[in-house]
Amino acid sequence: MKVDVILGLQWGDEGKGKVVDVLTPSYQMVARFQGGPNAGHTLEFENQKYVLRSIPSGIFQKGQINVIGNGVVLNPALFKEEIEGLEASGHNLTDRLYISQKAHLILPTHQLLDAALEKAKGDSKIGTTGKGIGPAYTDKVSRNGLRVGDLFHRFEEKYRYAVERHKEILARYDFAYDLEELEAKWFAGVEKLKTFPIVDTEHFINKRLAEGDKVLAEGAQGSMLDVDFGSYPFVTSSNTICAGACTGLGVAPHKIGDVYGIFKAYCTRVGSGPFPTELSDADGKALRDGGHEYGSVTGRPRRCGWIDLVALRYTIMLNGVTKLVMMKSDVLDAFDTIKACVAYKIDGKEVVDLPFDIDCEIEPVWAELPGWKTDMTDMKSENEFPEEFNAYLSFLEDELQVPIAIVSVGPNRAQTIIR
Ligand code: 2SA
Ligand code: MG
Repeated sequence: MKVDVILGLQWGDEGKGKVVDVLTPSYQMVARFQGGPNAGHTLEFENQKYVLRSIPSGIFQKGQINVIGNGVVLNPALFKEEIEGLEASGHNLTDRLYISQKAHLILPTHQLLDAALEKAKGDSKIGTTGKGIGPAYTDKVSRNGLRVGDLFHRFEEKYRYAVERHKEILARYDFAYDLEELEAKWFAGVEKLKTFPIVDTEHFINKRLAEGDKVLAEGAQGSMLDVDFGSYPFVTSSNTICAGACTGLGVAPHKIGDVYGIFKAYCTRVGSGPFPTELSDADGKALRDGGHEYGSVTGRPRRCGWIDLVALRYTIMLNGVTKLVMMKSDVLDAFDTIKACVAYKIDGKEVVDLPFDIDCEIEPVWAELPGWKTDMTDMKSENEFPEEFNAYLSFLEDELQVPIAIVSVGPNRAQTIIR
């Protein structure tokens, strides 16, 4: 069987967690392939709201196996917190969550380095989540990283060596820190982590696929934050695009099946960096208020704007999206007019392919469509969709050349309409 992939097509927070939860019953396994506790995947059902960081969003549907793949970076302290939070609400995962031996560890000093490097950048800071993501991936690529599998083999020694190296780097910055408290929590987290099955998840996944299981790969962040193709350097440090599922799980490209591209009916971004369709007016505020657009990990207000079809066409191409999923449609319910950016005007020229540099003067070329002015949150089928909403869907499908298979009309699991 195949690995279907769910990923974000914008700058993250598209609603991937909710879609994974909704689709999970059709799969036997759900796997995270990149990112780490910088992710905040929000799920709501039965009057409860959960935010997942490192743990796959498949855990709330019973019976599935969940996997944290080799492409993920894991902080044991936060992992423990997350697990204990879930245990407190009655979700025991010990035999349903498998962790790759090859996943890299985020050390307490990675988190300190993240903060020190951001501080040193001043106004040109990336606006990271402060979880140590960049420094952990830096160590992975520079071949200095520690992996989950290292925990079982002369770990103290390897850990001390890494920490000394990090301390030398930290000494170059004007940055005060207290490592001891962080370390105590981290090592307690390591003990918790060791109670889970730690395996070579690439063998595990491929065996299950050969036996006929269907796997859902869950992306984190969004394609515009991809380290190769995103708005570099204002990106995260992993490959968030579909190809990341191959390297982050150890599955061959021909094993990839459907690619679900998740996007919001508008657009948001958190952190610094270019955002061509950003709105600083009343519409931007209405989107933030209506969509409750605040970071689910850091609580930072998200920047809001209209949908950007230049960026979306680009990320659909990169990912080979076969099915689109439109989230937060209901947030546009009250607008008189809906805008969509169909091209960029740069130096007087219209550009439809995403250019190398979007950190410049860009004037969006807008298409304007009439709003539907109808509360869609209780709708159960596409037969109830207002005419103007159908027109917006057709317009997007025409521009993007991929069918919109699922529409979300609210945060709850039940507010999901399959077309
Ligand atoms: P990092 O921490 O090194 O990955 O930050 C680098 C950039 O990537 C962005 N980034 C995100 N953008 C949106 N959502 C993310 N997850 C959380 C959420 C974020 C939060 O779900 O709300 O709570 O603030 C996420 N993670 C990383 C980040 O903003 C930087 O621009
Ligand atoms: Mg999020």
